[in-house]
Amino acid sequence: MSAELPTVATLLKPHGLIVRGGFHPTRKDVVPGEPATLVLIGNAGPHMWQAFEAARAAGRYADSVNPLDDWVRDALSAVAAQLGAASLYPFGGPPHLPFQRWAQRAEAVAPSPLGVLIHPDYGLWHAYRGALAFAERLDLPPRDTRPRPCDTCADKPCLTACPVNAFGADSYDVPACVGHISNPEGADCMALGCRARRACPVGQEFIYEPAHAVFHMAAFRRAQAD
Ligand code: B12
Repeated sequence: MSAELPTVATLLKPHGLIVRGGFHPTRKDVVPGEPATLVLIGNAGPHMWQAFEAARAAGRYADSVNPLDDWVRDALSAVAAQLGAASLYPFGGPPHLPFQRWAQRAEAVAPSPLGVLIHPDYGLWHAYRGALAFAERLDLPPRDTRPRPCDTCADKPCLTACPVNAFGADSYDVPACVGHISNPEGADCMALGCRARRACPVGQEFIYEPAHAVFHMAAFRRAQAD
């Protein structure tokens, strides 16, 4: 079965996942399998978290080391099979697939001063969970060309909100960040999500709910402690 983006979106909906744009890759994009079309899949808003929580409440993924990754792989590989596409994932590396580079080809996102990509609506509160690779060339809407919100953000509160100044001009001091969130002073980053990320005025209504934020922050801290 071939597909149009609305069909992909409909199949993703029960999983709370959304289409994050698509593009026609060239060799330079280094997409495995050299597909004619790559459609990025991700989350923004509460729906993915709710679907994942429902699966866990039903007793699934209780023994998973990376339950969200396992849930995503199950959901997306089923959608890919329905569409005759291959599925690719941002996790499982190294080597890591260049999802952030692909995302910039697919939709109006650009690096924020924090490193994570900023979206004109979702701000810093969105992520990429996978991609569908199609051998055939799908019709795609024109890429959204809205500008990077940071270019007109005079104050850049994201750069002054981190209590340990983990974010520099072109760097992210991971040990400083992990040190902070491993101590009581970092309790609010752990409970509500990174304070620098929350300081961004764009997409405040998309800030992850506390349980979702805790899940990612705990996974991040755990991974860095390994
Ligand atoms: C390794 C990795 C990390 C490492 C190092 C990040 C780094 N300095 O590059 C660590 C563990 C530190 C990290 C942390 C986080 N990460 Co991370 N990470 C990745 C991963 C798995 C691979 C990145 C990579 O090396 N790609 C390979 C190169 C070749 O790809 P690329 O697209 O060309 O590279 C781009 C990035 O390196 C980026 N970049 C450069 N500097 C920084 C700094 C930061 C902080 C980030 C996030 C990216 C980044 O610029 C490049 C060009 O666009 C990606 C998933 C993926 N496959 O892309 C997620 C990813 C980049 N991470 C993501 C996120 C959200 C985070 C966290 C905010 C999540 C969290 N709370 O746990 C934290 C940041 C901590 C905080 N303060 O909250 C998201 C970003 C989504 C977005 N909106 O852009 C991604 C895409 C995963 C996803 N599922 O969507 N991450």
